[in-house]
Amino acid sequence: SEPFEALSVETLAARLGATKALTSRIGENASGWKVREVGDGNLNLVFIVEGDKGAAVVKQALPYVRLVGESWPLPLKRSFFEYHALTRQQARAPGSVPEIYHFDESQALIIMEYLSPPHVILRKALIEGRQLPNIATDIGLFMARTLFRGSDLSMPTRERKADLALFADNVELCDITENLVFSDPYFDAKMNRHTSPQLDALVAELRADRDLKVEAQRLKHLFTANAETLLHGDLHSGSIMVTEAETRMIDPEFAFYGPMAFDVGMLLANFWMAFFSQRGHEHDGDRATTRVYLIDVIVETWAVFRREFSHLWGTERTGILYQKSLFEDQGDTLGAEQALDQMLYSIWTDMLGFAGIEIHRRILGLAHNADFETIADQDLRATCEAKALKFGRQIVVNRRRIHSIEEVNALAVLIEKG
Ligand code: SR1
Ligand code: MG
Repeated sequence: SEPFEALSVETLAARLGATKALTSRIGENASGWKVREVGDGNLNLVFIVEGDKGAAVVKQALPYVRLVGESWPLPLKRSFFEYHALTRQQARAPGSVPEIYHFDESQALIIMEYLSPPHVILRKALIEGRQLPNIATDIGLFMARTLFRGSDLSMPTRERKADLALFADNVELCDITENLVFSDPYFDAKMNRHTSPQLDALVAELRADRDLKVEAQRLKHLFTANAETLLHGDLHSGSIMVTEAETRMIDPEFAFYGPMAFDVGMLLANFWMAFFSQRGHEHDGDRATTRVYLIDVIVETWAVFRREFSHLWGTERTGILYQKSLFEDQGDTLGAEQALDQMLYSIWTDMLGFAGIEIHRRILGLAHNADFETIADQDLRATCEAKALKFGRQIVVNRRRIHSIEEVNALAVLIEKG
């Protein structure tokens, strides 16, 4: 295979002009292709290539972290994990990810469906105060289906163990999460940044909070050791593309076998951050209805997730766990129900923990999100961030004492009102 070489707007047509999977979709006249680099994430190159018959996306990993530069090397194999995660997600939740046309391992590139306008990144839509009608259902279903069907509840054990081994090598991307998400926010780590000086006192308070740090480490342990299912691994609102009618999950390069609650917690954290940041975007109109919308989305996403997970539990529990011969076949319908309740309860408590940690790292760590970053008035931004940080602390530390999504949202509304 060819040695790796990063693509550029100038070289892409010449290098991929003979790739059948691409020419068959966008046209063979490569010299007429229009190529744009549109990557706005932290890690990779993303090109949109338009030909006379259509368009496609070419995503290529770089051997370093794009956000930081060559001083932070990162293996190209993340592209391999992204490709394999996408194929599994497509099988487990059909229609929820872009269609994959081609994967080139040595060039770390994936050619896939171009989600053309009006598709936008969900985070951008939420910052603009848009109310997408289908996201709760689509994302709730995606999470339940991928998390259930990637676990021992459903997969043949030999297949799951082989898959666990395959994804176990995604060490470097797990390492990013282990450090950036679970540890860095809670001490004076080199790459941290926060809105200063407005948040300095609160940041010091959080870093001195023993209960919080013990929980953060407990959650980190769950993340590292509880290889329950194949996770997306980075399911935030920047990893989702939407239109009014459609929702697609993208970018699963952080995929690995971890705790079910991680994807759910990261996702809901990003909805809560969207909620806390709305006041910072009121220059273009009142956001009270957007806040209500976001609260409804959070309630509905969790409800859809629970409902679909429970449905799959009843209809597709074909793995080695809680076999029907132990319960239903003996006329015991309550046994399986009790086990399901227990499982949903542990996903719930861990989800709250992961959500709180995700909120903290997006405000205190290296990788911030645009919800807060685009608030130009630094005092206003810090006020929104401080409320989110306090909320995050509450749901991490009190996660075993909070019993409903309504209770969590009531807390969010109370803190947001200030
Ligand atoms: C150095 S990578 C920073 C963040 O970007 C990715 O999207 C992940 O969220 C990661 O934590
Ligand atoms: Mg990403």
